[in-house]
Amino acid sequence: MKTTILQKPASFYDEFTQKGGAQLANTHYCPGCGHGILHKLIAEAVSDFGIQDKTVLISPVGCSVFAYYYFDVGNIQAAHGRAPAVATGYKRSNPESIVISYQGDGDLAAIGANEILQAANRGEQMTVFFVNNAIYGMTGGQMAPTTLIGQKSTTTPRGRTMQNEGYPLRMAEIIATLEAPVYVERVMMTDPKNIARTRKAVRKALKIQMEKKGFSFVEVLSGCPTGLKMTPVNTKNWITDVLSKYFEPGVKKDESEDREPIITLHPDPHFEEYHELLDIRSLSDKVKGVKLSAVKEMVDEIKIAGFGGQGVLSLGYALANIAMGHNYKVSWLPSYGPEMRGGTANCSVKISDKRISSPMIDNPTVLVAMNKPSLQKFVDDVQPGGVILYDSGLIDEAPKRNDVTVIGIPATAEADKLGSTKAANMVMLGAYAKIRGYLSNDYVKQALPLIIKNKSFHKLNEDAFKRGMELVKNS
Ligand SMILES: Cc1ncc(C[n+]2csc(CCOP(=O)(O)OP(=O)(O)O)c2C)c(N)n1
Repeated sequence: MKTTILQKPASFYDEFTQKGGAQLANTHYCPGCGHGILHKLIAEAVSDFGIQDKTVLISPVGCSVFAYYYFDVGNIQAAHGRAPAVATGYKRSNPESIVISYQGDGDLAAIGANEILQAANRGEQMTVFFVNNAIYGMTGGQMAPTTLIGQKSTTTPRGRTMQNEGYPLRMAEIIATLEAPVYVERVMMTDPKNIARTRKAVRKALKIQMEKKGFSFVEVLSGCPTGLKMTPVNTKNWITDVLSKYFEPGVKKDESEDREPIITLHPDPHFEEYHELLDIRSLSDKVKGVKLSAVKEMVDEIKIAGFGGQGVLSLGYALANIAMGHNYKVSWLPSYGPEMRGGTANCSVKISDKRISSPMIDNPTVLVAMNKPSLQKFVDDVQPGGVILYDSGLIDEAPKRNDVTVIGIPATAEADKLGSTKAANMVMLGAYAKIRGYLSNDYVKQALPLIIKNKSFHKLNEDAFKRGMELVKNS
């Protein structure tokens, strides 16, 4: 005997738990809303295709923002309109994943219109489900780019006019004109027959991605009784009789049979090649005859902060370049205040024997503070066991931390003695090199003039670097 088991697809959570712990008996969607049906069709397909553990759903801003309450897959919630950009990043760095960009019409066709066009035009390997309910649902029924001429909304109370708001955008047709997309179809979720068509389209779009054939886009005409201010039954009839006359359902483009799988060109970055392309080898090519010691296992996270004009950014830049010349992986992330000179500036430098995934630093291992506001700002962030180098000539109060090494370096005063305040940053570089001990002095001597090219600084910087090293010795 055949048994039919009616149950939620495994790609849905057993229980829908909201932020804060409250359980949803069903979904947060209004009666007659299409999101719930489409969620179910997607979840069933994901389960049936066995791709739950590699599917990542990017939810938008809009009523479907909470898709992550329901889908037991990888979930990322993107800023308004940016789901295709997030999907692009995720997919490119995880080519074996299945990435779904799920978006409403306000999200996709208004604030995110450029985003979706560019992703489609690049032929990103993703599946887009576009819920067109002809209105901004979540925010209370404002006009969307898909609102029909004559249709009333809270922002077009007398009805949308061509003269004021232009014509409704047919996104499926627009995207179908592009070269790259493989498959574009519009469906509607009004009755069992059309829901079955939607189911087929959902599956096809996901299959195309599983077969690595490229970009697919399914526009789904869907009800929003609350935003449209109609009963669920009237909404369904309105979609059939009115909405679908302007947005005609059907396949707008289908090249799925003709396309070959696209093999991602460089799934893993080829660093050697990037060095050449970006000309970041030049330093190591030009520094000659220096024997470098072996790269040691380490992660140094250095925050350098001070006034704009003190050279904090160039100090970080020089350090990152020199460490890169020593075959470490590095990142340099400058952060400018609103003003360049006189305002505050800081930069984050990471130096590691391993690849660096993010250039951000929350808890530095070394803080170089060139003025008092910078010290105050970052002093508590330094990791226990870390080091604080501060300009003891400019900062009258030593940092109060017992769990880190604190070294006062009168960098500015010493630079003045050598001939220019501007070399204070190089005094600090010398101090850093001394405390860490992994940089070759000979290398630094040759590298500095290549990084800071102005000839009048060459001798000064060399002297300042040396002075910084001595000051640590003597401190
Ligand atoms: C940058 C930004 N602008 C505006 C908003 C406010 N906002 C939230 S949802 C939404 C519209 C969503 O409409 P739609 O994409 O059609 O989705 P629906 O709610 O109808 O499913 C807007 C404008 C926001 N969250 N972020």
